[in-house]
Amino acid sequence: MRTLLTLLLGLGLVGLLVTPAAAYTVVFEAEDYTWIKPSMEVIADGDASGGKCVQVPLRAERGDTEQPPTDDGNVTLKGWAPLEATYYLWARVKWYDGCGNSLFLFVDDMNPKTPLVIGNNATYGRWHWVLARKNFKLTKGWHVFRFQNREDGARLDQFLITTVPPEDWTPQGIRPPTKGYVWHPE
Ligand SMILES: [Ca+2]
Ligand SMILES: [Ca+2]
Repeated sequence: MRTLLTLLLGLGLVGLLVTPAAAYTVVFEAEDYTWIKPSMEVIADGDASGGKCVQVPLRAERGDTEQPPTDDGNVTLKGWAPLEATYYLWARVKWYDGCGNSLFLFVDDMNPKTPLVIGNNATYGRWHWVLARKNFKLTKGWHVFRFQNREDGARLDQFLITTVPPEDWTPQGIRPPTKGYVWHPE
């Protein structure tokens, strides 16, 4: 079963399975957002999926210690969870340096005073996947994922939610985005 699952994950077909033992993975493209608020912005990045990502722009003057965010700029996706389950959230990120290596993450109506911090790991200048430090029990239906300015220089290419635990699977490289799973205003 593990081999089959790995094969299906590799083909991006897991979301099509309907058996009870199925694993579900939904891949979202950051620049295919529902809403965006400056200073978060879309930029070109040749190593990103679709050639684009979102980023918190670098400040004109940067220190060598973490500074409070300049604003609450964010990118928000209203995305579809295909069934009620516990999901793990991975983000494909590129960090600038130790003062540009994290984002706030809010899922649904998470308390704004206690956001989750994505990243703060020491991999700089290249795309890699980081795992959210908590998992999420989601109902089947629409859910809101908001990535918000915490440090300047942080980039987000894609993120995914999956029912496969991280001990069984770690995403690598660019993942094919799941079509039709993001809500867009008319
Ligand atoms: Ca940091
Ligand atoms: Ca992208």
